[in-house]
Amino acid sequence: MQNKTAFITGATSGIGMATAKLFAKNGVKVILCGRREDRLKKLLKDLSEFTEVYTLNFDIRKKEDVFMAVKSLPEQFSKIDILINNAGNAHGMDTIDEGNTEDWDAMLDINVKGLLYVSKAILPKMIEQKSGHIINIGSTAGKEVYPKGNVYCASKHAVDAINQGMRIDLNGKGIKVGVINPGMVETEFSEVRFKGDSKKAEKVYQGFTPLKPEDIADIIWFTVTRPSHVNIADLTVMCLDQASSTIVNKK
Ligand code: NDP
Ligand code: 8X3
Repeated sequence: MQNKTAFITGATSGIGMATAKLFAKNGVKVILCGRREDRLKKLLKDLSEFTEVYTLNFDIRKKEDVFMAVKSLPEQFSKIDILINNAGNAHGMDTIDEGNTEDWDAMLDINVKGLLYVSKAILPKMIEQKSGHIINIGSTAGKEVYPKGNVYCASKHAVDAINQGMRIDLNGKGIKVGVINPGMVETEFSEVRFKGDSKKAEKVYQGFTPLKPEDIADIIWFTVTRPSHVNIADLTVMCLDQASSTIVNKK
């Protein structure tokens, strides 16, 4: 994996940050993206000890900013081998009649359209170089729908469909495409979903042992280190105590 470059969206927290750290420690050059500049600066400082790091500060909802950010990459970071489409969140958790339309916009604009913009900005070079690996971070919410999950689940079902579509359309171009669908992972995810209500967020992960972001980073690492003819197309992972979105063995 030496001399490979990974572009990771949502690297400022949770799964993206754990993946950035693991990749960097294994000598992969990393391009780290997110909106929180302070966290990007800290990652740049901490991970430069292991590898070359470049940070890009942009909101993936803003189409022009996405294309400008990718275009601004210096020569030594311009050949992207791995794209991890990870940035995303749930916003709110309400029944469909009570849902907030701004939350709906955020989830569809970030989780779906943002992922598409980043992919479109990076794909031409991957096609030209006839190699690349795109890992889309989906969710168990992209495989089933749970009460009050409506639009978040829709956004992750869209990621599942886009992942399949990408694999079909890029077949024969030397580009691997796969989705990783985690169940419940303890990150800032629930804090964002519940708009900073940390008590409510903590409760989500109480009474059982959820996945840690490092567990998903390990799986992403496994995925990118398979032989060149092996593509992990679709992988779902839950903690031992989770059987489905609604069945969790809580003490
Ligand atoms: P976190 O909230 O910890 O991380 C979310 C990341 O996405 C942050 O780095 C954030 O960076 C970035 N992000 C959010 N909105 C934007 C935006 N508009 N523009 C750019 N970056 C953005 O959550 P997770 O690590 O848990 O989530 C990562 C992915 O994993 C998401 O796609 C999520 O749907 C998925 N997932 C999470 C699960 C869980 O239980 N935690 C389970 C299954 C899937 P910043 O705020 O700095 O921009
Ligand atoms: C995050 C997992 O169960 O909160 O995608 O939807 S869940």
